[in-house]
Amino acid sequence: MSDCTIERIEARILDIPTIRPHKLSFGVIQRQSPVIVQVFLKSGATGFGEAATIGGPSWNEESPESILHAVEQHLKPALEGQDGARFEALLARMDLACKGNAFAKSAVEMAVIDAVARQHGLPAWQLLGGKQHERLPLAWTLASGDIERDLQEAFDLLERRVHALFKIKIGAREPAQDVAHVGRIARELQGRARLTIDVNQAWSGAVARQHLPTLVEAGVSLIEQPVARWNVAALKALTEQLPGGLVMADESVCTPFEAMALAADRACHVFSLKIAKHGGLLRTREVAAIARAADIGWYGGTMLETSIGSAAAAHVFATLPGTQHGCELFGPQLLVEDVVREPMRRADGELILPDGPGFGLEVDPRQLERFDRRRGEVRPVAVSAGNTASPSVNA
Ligand code: MUC
Ligand code: MG
Repeated sequence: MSDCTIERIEARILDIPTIRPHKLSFGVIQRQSPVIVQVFLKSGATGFGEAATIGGPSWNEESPESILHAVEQHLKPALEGQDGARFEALLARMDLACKGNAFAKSAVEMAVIDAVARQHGLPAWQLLGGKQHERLPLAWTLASGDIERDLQEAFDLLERRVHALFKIKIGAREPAQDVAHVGRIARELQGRARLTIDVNQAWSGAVARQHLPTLVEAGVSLIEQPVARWNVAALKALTEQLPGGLVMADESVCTPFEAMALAADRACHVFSLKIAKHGGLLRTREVAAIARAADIGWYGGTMLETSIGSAAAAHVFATLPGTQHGCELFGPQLLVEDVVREPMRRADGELILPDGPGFGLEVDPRQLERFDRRRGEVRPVAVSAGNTASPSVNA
């Protein structure tokens, strides 16, 4: 038996409020409910993984409850007693035990990789092909729903040199209102920041064709998932037609097979990569390889994870070649408190890769207990040493 034999897998849901409402095309987020998985190896080493959804099952099919169920009922029995160091074999076992459920599988795989890397005293990037980046441009998302507050956040973060890349969430209101909203932010930030938008599937092809050129003219450089996940024909048409703007697939690109189809169809310029939707760190590397082979760029997306999932994402993004457009691993700063002792560092508009064993951060078990759903009602959380009611903390 190898030292890396998986002895036990545990999972729990946390409920952590956000520092402000986060408004997307399909709803308003006021708390995140990440599923935290802990893997214990026979050697005594342990590792953490995470899968976060946005708005329960509103972003896609999985929810915190379905993830917990899949982990406890199907993935845990498939992996306990197996050699944790055989990552691909573990993925195959999970696929045999359970179809789909990419988020659940990603949380388990993440915890296994963290544990095995810690067992060997190595940073996870060393098990994933080696790092090519120490830092990545780091976006903040303006989504308070109040333009004055969005601008105040942006000015503050620019002033403090924490972010110079902003993503604006649109799609909840009339398209003309969204165009005015983005136009005002673009004018106010002109020359000081790069702007992207995320429509989260809200527009039809016709609405997107009508309004996106105005947004590109206003200064938006990256356009994320303007049309429904299934509407690849419209995505492709926009990719061909939009001068000067790059079209990015998010909800449309989950499995490597979807990535292959989009690449073959030349249906977008950029993939938003997310560990959870691709089904883990290894599958994310597969999607990135398809992007590279098809001359498609990549962007490091988030599902608003705590520092556990965000650091894991940073490790895999750090290994990726190809054209990158930065990342948005700002989840920890949107939450009132974190679950690690020290978050990842940010400086000069960039995220700095944490370089200790595993994903390089130390989880605080008291915080896991404190936010554990099993403790009962979600209580209002006092602002303390972690984040404050401003996104500028932990800078
Ligand atoms: C998405 O669709 O990109 C991630 C960050 C954010 O603000 O929303 C999400 C989901
Ligand atoms: Mg998106």
